[in-house]
Amino acid sequence: MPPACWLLVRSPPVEVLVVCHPAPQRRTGLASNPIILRDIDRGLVVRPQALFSCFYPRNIVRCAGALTKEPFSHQCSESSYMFKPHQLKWMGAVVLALAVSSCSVDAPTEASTSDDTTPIVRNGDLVPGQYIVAFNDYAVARKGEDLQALTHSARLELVKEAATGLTQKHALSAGAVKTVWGTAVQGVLMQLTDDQAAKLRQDPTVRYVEQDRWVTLPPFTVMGDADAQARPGGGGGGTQPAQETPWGITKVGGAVDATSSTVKAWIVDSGIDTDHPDLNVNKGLGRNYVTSGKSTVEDGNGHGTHVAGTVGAKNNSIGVVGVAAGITVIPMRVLSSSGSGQFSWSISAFDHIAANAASGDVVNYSVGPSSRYTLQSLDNAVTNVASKGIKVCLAAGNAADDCTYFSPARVNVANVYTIAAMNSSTAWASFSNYGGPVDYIEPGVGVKSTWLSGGYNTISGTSMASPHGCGIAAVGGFADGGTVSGVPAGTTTTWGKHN
Ligand SMILES: [Ca+2]
Ligand SMILES: [Ca+2]
Repeated sequence: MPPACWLLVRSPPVEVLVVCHPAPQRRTGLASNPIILRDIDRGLVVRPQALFSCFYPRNIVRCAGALTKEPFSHQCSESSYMFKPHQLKWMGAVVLALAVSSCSVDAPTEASTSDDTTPIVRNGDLVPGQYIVAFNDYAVARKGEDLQALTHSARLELVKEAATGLTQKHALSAGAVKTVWGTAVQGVLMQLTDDQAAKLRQDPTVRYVEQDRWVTLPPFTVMGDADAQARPGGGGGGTQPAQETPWGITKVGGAVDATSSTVKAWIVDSGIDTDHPDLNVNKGLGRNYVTSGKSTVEDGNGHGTHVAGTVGAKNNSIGVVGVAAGITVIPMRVLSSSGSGQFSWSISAFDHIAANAASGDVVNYSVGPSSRYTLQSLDNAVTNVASKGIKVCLAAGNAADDCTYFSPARVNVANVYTIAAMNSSTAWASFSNYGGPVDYIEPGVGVKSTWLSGGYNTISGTSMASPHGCGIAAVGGFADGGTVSGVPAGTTTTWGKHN
C-alpha cells in the first residue's frame, strides 16, 4: 500500500499541514500524528513548491488542537514519497484557496522573507549536466612536491591549473569549470554533457567523475503546538520563555560552559538565525553556498538553527541550553529555505572548513540521503576535514536502514562520529539508521532547541541526535553513557555522554 497524504488546513492561526501515512486504513492514528510543514502564521509562504513532502511515513508526530476535515487526500508513490510537479501545482492552488477562505486576516506580511527559488527536487535527484571531477594527486602536484604541505590557496592554484589543462585537452570551454576545491576534495565542479563526462572518466589525470545530486531535509516532526509556538513575536524582540534544560542535554551530562572556549562549532546546514538571543553566532566567519534565493547565512528553514541550539545554546535565563553552552556557532549554509541543496555546495563548505577551521574545532552535518546512495566526493570531503584534527559529527540518517549504504554516514575514520538516535527512555529510535559505522547513540526524539525568528521548536530525527554528539566533541569528548535498548544487531549499543 503506497503512503497516502492529506492536506489539512485550520484557522486561526492558519496552519497548513501535510500528513502522510503509509496505511490509509490506519488513519485513526493521524489526528495525533501530522507533520507540520509550513505555518502561514509564522510568515512562511505556502507555495506549491513548499508542499514537497510526502517524505517519510515513519516520521509522524502529534499535533494538538482540532483540525478541519481533510479537504482531499492524495496518494503518492512509495518509490518517491514525493508529489510530482503537476500534482504540486493543483495541490498548491487548493491549499492556497483553502488558506485564504479559512483565514479572516490579511495575507502574511513576511511573505518576502521566503525567497526560495530552488526547484522541486527529491533527495538523491541528479543535478543535470553537473559533475564533480576529482584529480589524482600526481596530476595536481608539481614534481617532488608534497601537496599536503602546501597552503590551501596554493593547492587551489594547482587544481585550477590541472582543470585548465583538462579543459584544453578535451576542447571544453573554460567556463565549464564552475567551482574549484583545494583541500576537502582536490577537484572541480564542471558543467558537462554525459559524453564529455564519460571522456573525462578515461583521462589519466582524473581520479573520479561523479554527477552532483540534490539532497533534501527530512520532515520536521513537530511534537506539539505549544512547543512549536513557544516563540516571541517580532523576530526575537518579544518575551522569551524562561530557560529549560532539554532532556537530551541532561541525558548527556548537562550543559558545559563553553563561552570562553576556543573551539568553534561549524554548522553545515540551512544557515542559522544569526540574531537569535539564545545563540552565540559568528556570522562573519559563516559562508553561504546556496545559489538561489537570498545569498546570506540566515536560516530560512529552521533546521540549522535547531542543530546549532543543541550544540551550544547559551546558559542564561531564556529558552534552552546546549551541550557546549555559549560556544561560537558558525553558519555554513548549504540548504535553501525549502531544505534542499546540491551536495557540491556541501563540498564547498567542507573545503572552506578544511582550510579555515582549527584542529579541535567541531563540525555538525545533519544532512544526507533518505534512501541508499553514496558519493565518493562527499565521503572524501568529510575524511579530509577529519584528517586535520577537526571532529565531524554526522547524522546516521532516518531511513531505518544500514548507514553503510549512505554517504557520508558510512565514513568510518578517526575524528568522524556517526550518530544514531534514541528516545528519552534510552530506547532505540525506530526511524534511525544503524550499522557498523555508528559510533554513538544520542537523544533524537522530541528534542527542543532554538528555531527561526528567535523561537523554539521540538522535533525529532538523527539530525537532532548528531548535534548532541557535536557538543560532546566540543567539550572534551565522548564517555560511555550506558546501553540503549532495542538496538539492531551489528550496531553499537552505547550512548555517549561528555567526559
Ligand atoms: Ca538559554
Ligand atoms: Ca564510525
